[in-house]
Amino acid sequence: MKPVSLIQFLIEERRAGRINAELSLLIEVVARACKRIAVATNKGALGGVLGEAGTGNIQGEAQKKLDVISNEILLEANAWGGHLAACASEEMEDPQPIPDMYPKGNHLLMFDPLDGSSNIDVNISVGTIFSVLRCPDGVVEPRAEHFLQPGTTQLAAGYVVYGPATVLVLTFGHGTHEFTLDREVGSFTLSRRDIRIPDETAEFAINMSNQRHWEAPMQRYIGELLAGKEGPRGKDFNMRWVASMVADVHRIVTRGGVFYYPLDAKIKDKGGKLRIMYEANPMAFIIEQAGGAATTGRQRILELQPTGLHQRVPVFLGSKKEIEVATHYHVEADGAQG
Ligand code: FDP
Repeated sequence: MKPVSLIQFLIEERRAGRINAELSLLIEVVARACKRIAVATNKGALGGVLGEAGTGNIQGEAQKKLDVISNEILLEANAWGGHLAACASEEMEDPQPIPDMYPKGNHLLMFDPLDGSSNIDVNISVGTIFSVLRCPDGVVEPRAEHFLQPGTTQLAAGYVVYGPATVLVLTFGHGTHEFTLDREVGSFTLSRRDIRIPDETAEFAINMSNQRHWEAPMQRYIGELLAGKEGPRGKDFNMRWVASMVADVHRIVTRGGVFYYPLDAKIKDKGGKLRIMYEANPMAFIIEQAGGAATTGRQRILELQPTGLHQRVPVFLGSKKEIEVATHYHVEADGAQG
């Protein structure tokens, strides 16, 4: 079969009436920016891009040089095309307006420019996550409140993994599709159309070092997975934890599995670890479009009404039947309590 480039795929989506020209351009621009991030990431120590930037982001986390570089690449690429009303990033407290000298579009773009930062310096996969919303009608200077739309309203979501291969996974709400970067040609090429995540799995991802801080239903659920064949689940489970959300999610998108970043006593006050607008929502959209499920342990992620640009939530996502079991344990425990 003849390879299908990302551009060709976008043109076909436009012809099918699933996206408009502005959204198509937006995705092209983001993909181009991610190619530049891939180049910077691949250079490693030789590019002088490793290590701390010596600054902190809005979440109080130390920024790596590549966090800052990736953020700048995405901002710069998206400033002048006329497809955006504003963008927001993990690395900036407030949304970034489009400079006055450029035309404005009708879309809002949110991104985590370099997810999994703690893995950059040790040469383990990192990635970019993004989500696209429509700018509310009549809003000319979008502020944070205009981004606070539930995940169900996303027009597009995607991530790029900078791993042994650079891979883009994308959804417009009509299935989840994967493109692999052909480095010699310099273009993303469709590698999997309409990805399906198996409903059942025997592989889970969680940071086990937080176990003693988890809530009771999570302790119960993971305890049962660990008990294996002899336990109530009657089968052995395997565990993986890359600690880059993009890489852990990409494994699930490739062979199934489940990913958990639950609430625990250490992060309870913050509401969770992962950010709803540019981590949980786009990943939940991608996973649901591939036939999986995504909840907070209590509620469908995509239905949450966000209250802050950098709001955090617990994240349970992946193979549907397994997510249902974990979610059921939480809902049941809440019910028993009162
Ligand atoms: P990081 O802080 O390194 O950017 O976005 C948060 C995140 O990574 C996810 O990519 C990853 O899944 C998780 O945090 C890792 O958390 P732990 O440090 O608890 O392992």
